[in-house]
Order: sequence, then C-alpha cells, then structure tokens
Amino acid sequence: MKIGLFDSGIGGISVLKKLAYVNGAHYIYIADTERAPYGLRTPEVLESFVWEFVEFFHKKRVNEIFAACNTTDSIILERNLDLGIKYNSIIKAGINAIKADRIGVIGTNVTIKNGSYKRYLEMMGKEVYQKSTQLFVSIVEEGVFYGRMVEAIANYYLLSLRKENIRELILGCTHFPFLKGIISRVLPKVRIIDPAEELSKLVPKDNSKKPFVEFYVTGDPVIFERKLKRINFRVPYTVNKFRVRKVIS
Ligand code: DGN
Repeated sequence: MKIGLFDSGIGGISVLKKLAYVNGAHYIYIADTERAPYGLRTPEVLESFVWEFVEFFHKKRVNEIFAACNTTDSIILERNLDLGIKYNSIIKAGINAIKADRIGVIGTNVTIKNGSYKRYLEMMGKEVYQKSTQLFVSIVEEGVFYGRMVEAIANYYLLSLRKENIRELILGCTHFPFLKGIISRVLPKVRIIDPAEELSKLVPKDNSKKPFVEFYVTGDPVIFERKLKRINFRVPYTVNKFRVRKVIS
C-alpha cells in the first residue's frame, strides 16, 4: 500500500509516526519547507499547492492520502475538493475524540479563520473557543520544544483559553503535538487531543512489512534531514528534492 502525506515541514511527522506504527506501508511525504509557513498564505495559493502535490501522488500511484496538515485540510474541506485519490481528513477524524462540551481549538491563522473544527463541533452542540497560535509552527520548525521562550509564548496564547474554562483542547495543527508537554502545563486541567490518534484508526492494521518513507523536500534536503535526526525519527527513509512549479517568496 502506498500512502501520501504532505505538510509545510516536520509537523506532519507527528501524523506519519502514528500511521507507520499501525501499517508498514510505503509512505511518500512531501515537506514544503521552501514555501512554509502555510498559515499566512491565501486559500487560492494553498489550493494550488495541494493540486501540485496531488498530481505528484497520481504519478507515484498513491492509494490513499492522509492529511498531515490541518491548514490545507481546512482548504480541501471548505472548497469541497475532489482529489481523485481517497482522502482522509484529520479534522473530520479528530472531532470523533471529543467527549466534553466546552472545547478549545488552536491552529494556524488559516485553519482558525476557516473554522472547520468549530463548524463541525457546533453541529454536535459543543461550545467552541478558537485561538490562532501561529508562532508555535515556527518554534517547532526551529526544534525548540521547551524552555522559557516557549513557555512565554504558550502563556501568551493560552491563558485566555484557561479563562474560558474549556475541558478539552484540540491541537488543530500537526506541529503542535511536539509542544504537548508545555501546553498541558499551561492548561493542566484540560484533556489535550491530538487528532492524529483518530486519523490513525482509519489506516488498516498491517504490520506484515516494515514501513518505509520517501521524503520529498521543496527546500534544502540537508536541513530537513538534520531536523529528522533532531526529533529522533527512526523509520527507514530516503530524502529527495521536490522541484516546485510555483515559487513564492
Ligand atoms: N502543520 C500545519 C497544520 O497542521 O496546519 C501548519 C503548517 C504551517 O506552515 N503553518
């Protein structure tokens, strides 16, 4: 089985790790480090990136795509895009983990503005408090997961959610599970939800083979590989260059 994933950088690795644990598939992961971060881009530009990757997945004969980026997932959902390959949404999967009534959602600017989580949760009768925590993406890409700077940023973003007395918090960006420790320190009574847990239930369980990952990186593959080592990524892989059609500074 071939599974395709894409993200602006290492965030989607938090999804990839969970999938690779369940299924020893051949994974193709595109890291668009050259055009990151996605959270500040327009929906039109993000949609054009999605089509570029989907075309590549078609050529690679990918069987299924799993969302490794909430930002583009929210674009795919809001614009109702049919990718022509079975697509598994992390947002739609993630809401299945919800048990409480007062829910916080954090994500990139685009994800929060699109409000996909909020809309689905409100349809379930939940009270939803959203917050864009865009800076978290950059600090994770820098490999800074703890310390006083991260704590200060986490306090800056999350204290308002504490006042709302939320019971559960959705990490609506795949970069954020890397900061789970510090997030739960700021919100100690809140159940933290990584939607990738629910998403990984959608992949068939098959450990008859060992997983393998082909990474395709739009930016510098050497820097990307350094990041993989820093987060201790253990699944066997190759790192290749992906040449983008649409270069945007
Ligand atoms: N990891 C992406 C997400 O889940 O939304 C965020 C990527 C970005 O560049 N903002």
